[in-house]
Amino acid sequence: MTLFEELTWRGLIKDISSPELEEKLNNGGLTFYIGTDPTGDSLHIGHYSSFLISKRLKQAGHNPILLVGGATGLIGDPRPSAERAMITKEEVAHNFACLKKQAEEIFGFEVVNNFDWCKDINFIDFLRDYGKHFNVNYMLGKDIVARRLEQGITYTEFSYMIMQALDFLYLYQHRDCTLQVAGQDQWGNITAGIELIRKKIGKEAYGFTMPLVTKSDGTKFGKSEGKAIWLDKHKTSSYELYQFLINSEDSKVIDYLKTLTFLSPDEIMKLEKANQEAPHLRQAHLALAKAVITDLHGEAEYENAVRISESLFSGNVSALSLEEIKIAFQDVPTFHPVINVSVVEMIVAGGIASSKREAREFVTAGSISINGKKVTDVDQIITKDDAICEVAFIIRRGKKKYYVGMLESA
Ligand code: 485
Repeated sequence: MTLFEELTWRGLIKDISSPELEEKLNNGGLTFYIGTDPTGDSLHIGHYSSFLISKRLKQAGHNPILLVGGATGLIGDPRPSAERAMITKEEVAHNFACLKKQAEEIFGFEVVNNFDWCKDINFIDFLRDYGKHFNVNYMLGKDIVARRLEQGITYTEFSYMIMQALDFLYLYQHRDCTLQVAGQDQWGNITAGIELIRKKIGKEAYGFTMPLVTKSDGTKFGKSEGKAIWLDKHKTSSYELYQFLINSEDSKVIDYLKTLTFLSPDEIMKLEKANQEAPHLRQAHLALAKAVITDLHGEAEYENAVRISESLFSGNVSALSLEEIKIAFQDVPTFHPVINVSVVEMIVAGGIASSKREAREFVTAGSISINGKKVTDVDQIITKDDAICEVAFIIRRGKKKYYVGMLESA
């Protein structure tokens, strides 16, 4: 497969600025860029799927530049839904620092900041040097702007595409960057840059976009119970990422292997077959989780995530460390347990049973376990010796309902 064939096979080509680009991509040697705005202090899995193109093209002999928009982040790329709230300059600067560090760590490529070349452009020069090349009718015809016209768009957001276009021009002139890549929503901004380069310096630049990664109902991939999946492991632990990935929809898991991993087409086709022949083994899901977590956070994090998941699945939680307990049970109700009392009194005090009578029923029915051990004696006294690391009591009621009791000292 040529590079272009492989990108197509992976489902990574949506729009392409000209048919010549196919051969240029296959030949290698292009300098290209992909950008993001510092609207938050971490990238998320959606950014990951797009930014991975930098590694794929690098492997095929192209030169990547990553851009974090310290200037464009102050303006805001118009969303189809509504005007963005302005974020403070301090916040943008903080987010920029976080994203630069993160992008360098994860992708290992140079990160540039458009604030460096935008900060000294004054308003008169902006209008004379750049604004003059943009016909308002052309700008109004761009998809995102057109979708915003009914409810309105400020002059600030309307101007955004000129900023992104001038970045491309700047990188073309100063870094010999002839290609911009992004998700499909960026098509208008990319083509604005290509036009600006053509008009101002008479040169041909290129761009392509990648389809949005979606779930089977067409909505955006990347949220779990309303929470974003972040690339910062302190915001989304490897365990959560593992759970998110192994719970991918069966009908989508092969697509995700293509877009989110570097497994070869052969390996992916094998997994596709395995997924069809023995879906219950979930080999494709497990391979997806392994590849993504290992690429992103390293092997040790992947192994941790597996260990936590297996301990929870088997109920054998007593081997977890305190750190792992905090990660695994972060969404589980936590209370400060009363100890040196009977199990019945403890679970009533912890709100796990509503009365002593109910608590006795739970215990005698065998539905309570503490730190992986079933408790059947209603009079059993619970002490510090029963705790994990002397502080944690993981109480399970029935099959699935978990509570975490943490002594104050934890
Ligand atoms: O010169 C540039 C300046 C800013 C940008 C790109 C080039 C950022 C771009 N306007 C943008 O808003 N990107 C989104 C972001 O930052 O979250 C997303 C895109 C997505 C994909 C991803 O960035 O919506 O399609 O390109 C990397």
